[in-house]
Amino acid sequence: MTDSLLMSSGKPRIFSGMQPSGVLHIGNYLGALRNWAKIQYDFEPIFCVVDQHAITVYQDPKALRESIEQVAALYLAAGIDPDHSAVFVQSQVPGHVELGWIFTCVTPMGWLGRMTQFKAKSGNQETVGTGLFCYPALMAADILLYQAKIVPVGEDQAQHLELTRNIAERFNHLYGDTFVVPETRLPAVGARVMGLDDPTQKMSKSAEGANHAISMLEEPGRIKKLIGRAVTDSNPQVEWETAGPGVRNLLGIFQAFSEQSNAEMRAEFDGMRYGDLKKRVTEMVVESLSPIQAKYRELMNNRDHLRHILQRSAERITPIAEQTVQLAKERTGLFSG
Ligand code: AQP
Repeated sequence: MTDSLLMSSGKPRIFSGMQPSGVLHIGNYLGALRNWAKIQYDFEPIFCVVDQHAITVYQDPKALRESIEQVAALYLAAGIDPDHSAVFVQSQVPGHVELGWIFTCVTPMGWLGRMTQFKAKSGNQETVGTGLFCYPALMAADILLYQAKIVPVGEDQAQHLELTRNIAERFNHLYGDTFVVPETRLPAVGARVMGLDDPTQKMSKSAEGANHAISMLEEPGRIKKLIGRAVTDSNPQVEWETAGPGVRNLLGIFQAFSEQSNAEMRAEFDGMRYGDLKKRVTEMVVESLSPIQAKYRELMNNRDHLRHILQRSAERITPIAEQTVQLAKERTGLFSG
């Protein structure tokens, strides 16, 4: 890697993003977003709304446009500081698709075919676009474009991150040392929040069940209903050691929000009836989301300011992206002027 690509602050660079494929849910928050906000000042952070990933499955254009700004506003409302962290939209920076194409060419189809997310998502589609298959190559480009050292994500993205590492290593092997090989950073708790209606499936923005996810914008009354209907089991009360997946998920959500230790959790919940457990989880979720929702509303009521933040960040990071694309073009022998 050339020195000029190293970050100016001397801190390691981190990159992460979310798809505007629906309203963010508490899994997105606990698995990734909250962690981003916590660690941002220890790094040189870049957070992206990855809209080009979202269109790997059909999105209603009007809804997508709205969702992009919603996701950006939720980043900021959850504590991402735009004066420190870059917050922008993937399609604002052409380097993502330019490098994405180069990586599509160096990525064997067999690697992409093994991705469990592709298998899961393609199973639900009538027609599967090629982009859904190539998605991980574009994701590798998102990260490697900025030579990020660390990528904070939830557990479901660990396989894609491993592939990113493989793509970086393959490119470096074929064309010479060019890309930093990034590390995955999972949160200590909340790395995998499960669906309330089916605790064997991870909570997902695009899942269809009405009782599946708690969106970050959900109203208190609806949160109460959703948690009230969450799948548990036939036991009458919490048994920490032997709790089934539904109860473990509710305990996990509470623990992730409250950041209590296992000992504190056991002391509070062992022997508690499920009705009371659900009440405590509801209170915790409502209390934690309410300041974020208030900040979100403020941001969405001032779209010009929000767009200005996105534009300013995109301008700040575009030179880094251009420099990497130029280097990748030179290394691969493409015409680079
Ligand atoms: N259930 C989850 N628990 C913990 N973390 C999660 N993440 C997603 N679901 C959970 C993390 O949130 C970030 C969002 O990544 P994404 O938007 O690119 O897509 P995703 O991982 O596919 O998330 P969704 O919510 O399931 O969206 P759809 O339905 O559109 O595919 C990542 O860091 C992810 O690990």
